[in-house]
Amino acid sequence: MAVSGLCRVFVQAVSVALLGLCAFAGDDCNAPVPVYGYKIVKTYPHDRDAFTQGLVFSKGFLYEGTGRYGKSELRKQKLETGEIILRRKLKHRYFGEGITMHRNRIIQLTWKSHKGFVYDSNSFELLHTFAYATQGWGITHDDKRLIISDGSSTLHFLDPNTFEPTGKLRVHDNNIPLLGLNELEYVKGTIYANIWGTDRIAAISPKTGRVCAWIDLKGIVKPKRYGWTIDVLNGIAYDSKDDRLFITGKLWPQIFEIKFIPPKQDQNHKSPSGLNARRR
Ligand SMILES: [Ca+2]
Repeated sequence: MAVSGLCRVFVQAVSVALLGLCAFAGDDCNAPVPVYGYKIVKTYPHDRDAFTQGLVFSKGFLYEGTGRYGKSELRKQKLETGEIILRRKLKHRYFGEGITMHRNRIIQLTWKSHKGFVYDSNSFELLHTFAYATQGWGITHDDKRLIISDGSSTLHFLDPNTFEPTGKLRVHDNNIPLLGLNELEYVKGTIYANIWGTDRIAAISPKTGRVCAWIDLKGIVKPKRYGWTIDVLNGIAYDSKDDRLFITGKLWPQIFEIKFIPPKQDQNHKSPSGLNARRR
């Protein structure tokens, strides 16, 4: 077998789909937190004007919530081409944030308006709105609870039908509060969170709030390649049917399908904890 073939086999052998890292790691608070690398499986086009705040994959389509005043939208698009096949603009006074699809509804947060929108997932018809107390950053769900981030180290749980708060989860990395929790994706018992202003995704136990693994995406996008300014890593979506994970960032030109690469045994963990959740 050629060397390239051997390398390919090796990479395939050690790469893992990123599922359930917390379930795999257990909740041993004394265990070192592993830092996973990544392997790019495939790239897809992404609208360079999309200030990504929410990303969801469902039934063959990518759904995206974008931000900024006057430019915030909800979109349904084809993954392979980036073609937008359905879009709904928010009024200029709303800064769109995270989205999640709960059964046949899409729920979209706004940054500082304390107002969420609930749409029919097929038509994007606005069904109703709801209020919440915190800022709105990311949102996902575990079917029974909506899970919301607000840029702090706390995740908030809401009832998916009444939108009433049902609890909180304080997220910590080696007992240090993890600030800047941003876009979210719940995958097989683990909450994955972009950490604002970093190249890392945290894998969080929904039971304890402990970070049980990091995924370091440093170098996945190379800003100097592009003729415009890109913003931070933000956006995680999971295709449960084909077990694919997609990530992107604000104003990034590409969406990356990735797999995790387990850390070497002697790799030391350097935590990004302590970052201040500055205003975006
Ligand atoms: Ca997401």
